[in-house]
Amino acid sequence: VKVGAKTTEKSLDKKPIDYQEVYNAIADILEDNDYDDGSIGPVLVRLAWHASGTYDDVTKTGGSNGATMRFDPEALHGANNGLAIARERLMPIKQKFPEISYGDLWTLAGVCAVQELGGPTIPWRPGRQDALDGKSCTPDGRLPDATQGERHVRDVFYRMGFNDQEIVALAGAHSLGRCHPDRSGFEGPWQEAPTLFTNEYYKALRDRKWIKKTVKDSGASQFVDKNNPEVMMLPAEIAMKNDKEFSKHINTYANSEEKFFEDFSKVFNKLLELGVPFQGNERVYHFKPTTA
Ligand code: ZEM
Repeated sequence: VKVGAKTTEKSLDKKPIDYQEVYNAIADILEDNDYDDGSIGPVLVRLAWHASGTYDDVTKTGGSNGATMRFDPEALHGANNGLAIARERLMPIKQKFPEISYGDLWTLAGVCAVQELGGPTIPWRPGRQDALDGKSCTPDGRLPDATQGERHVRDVFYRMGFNDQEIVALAGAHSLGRCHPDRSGFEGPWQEAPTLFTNEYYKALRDRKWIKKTVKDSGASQFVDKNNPEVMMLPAEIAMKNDKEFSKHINTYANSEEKFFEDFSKVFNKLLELGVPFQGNERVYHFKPTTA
């Protein structure tokens, strides 16, 4: 009887998801020599960020729970231009692990990309549940507008519940990836190694001479390095550099990659967990990099 009962239990119970296996499967698809700088990692980090950064700490709406970016109108928000690519690239992983929610998949992919591209270990836990339709889509305008200044950056990130130090630590994700004229109107990476997670972003922002330039195709105004006009900064970032409080933290992270990694790990974890209804008994994963 005991043996029979056990068999029944086994065949009825869903196999629990091994999230390290999911991590490994995502790590496997990051490299693509035909895409941008050879990795889809950066756009996966942007997907995790845009899924999470819609959070409003006052109304407790938005965030990665629900994965509402799958639905219109959120999928069509200008800030999310280009992220359909990231969502599509993750579909084979979703098919391989159908039990994972989209919110968990997207945030785990962001963690995986940061770690695999040389960044710190980011604690991560499951618990996001998928919305069934677009009813809980957030209104447009919750993500930062790169054409604006430090006041706007504070408004947006304070609304999520971050302070100045945390805002600067999060912005270091621009160590990865690049701007695409057909997505945002801006063009170029923030420094010369856009597939390596380092503190070079802060050194570049602090130490280089940034001159204003108009992007030919879009007419957007951005800043480029006087000595290497291939690399860029957004107007919002130059405004942050010129802000006394923000520049203090930029200086800290330019001086210490170790401090940046430590703080980024905490704040990226916090971002990805905004508004998620955890039960409290979820296992916290510290994923093992596949490159180690
Ligand atoms: Zn970004 N970001 N971001 N960001 N971002 C872009 C690209 C990437 C801002 C912003 O306007 C833009 C954070 C904060 C802020 C990434 C991660 C994170 C692009 C270019 C713009 C315009 C999009 C394009 O054209 O493809 C502004 C104003 C921010 C706050 C002040 C935070 C926080 C992030 C994560 C923690 C990443 C990884 C990219 C690169 C994407 C890619 O496809 O290469």
